[in-house]
Amino acid sequence: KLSFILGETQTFEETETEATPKPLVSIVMGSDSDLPVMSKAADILKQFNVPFELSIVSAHRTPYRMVQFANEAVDRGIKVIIAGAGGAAHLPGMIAAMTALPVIGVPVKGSSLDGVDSLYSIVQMPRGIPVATVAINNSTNAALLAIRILGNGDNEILSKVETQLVTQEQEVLDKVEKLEN
Ligand code: RP5
Repeated sequence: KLSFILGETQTFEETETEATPKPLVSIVMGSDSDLPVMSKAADILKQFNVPFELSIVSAHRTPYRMVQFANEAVDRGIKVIIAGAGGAAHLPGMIAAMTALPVIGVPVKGSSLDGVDSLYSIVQMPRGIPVATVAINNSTNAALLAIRILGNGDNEILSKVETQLVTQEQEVLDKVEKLEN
């Protein structure tokens, strides 16, 4: 059975109880070394109160786990997958090849090549297998995009996104005010 971590301490098994909502977004990454980048996506989902799971699924080191994950995601109720990987970053594309769910790819910057290797690996998908690719290390935008996708069928989520835009704009305007006065 696949095991996932929800937030800090809960396991995937626990998410199946009535008390805890089932995850709608799945955050997966190729290695625990991706966690400092990918945990920012988790922070955003927590902020928006969107149930999610988070785990390591490696296209190269755990290929059978990746296949199982992609094949079971729809039946487990997942609506959007965020997949982060660095280097020869095949994880998002391989998952997108095996599921009809939207996949958002996060190119993770590794120790060499400045993350351009990851970006090219994820963004250059062949026609027919889409991966929505965000900027290098920008898992924040991956989470915000996942939330917008969910917001398509959920007015409560949509209004939270609208609030986020207004708040963000106000923060910049406050800085302008401070700078100019
Ligand atoms: C990729 O290889 C992972 O996504 C990670 O970004 C990179 C390096 O992995 P580690 O060697 O740090 O485990 O599969």
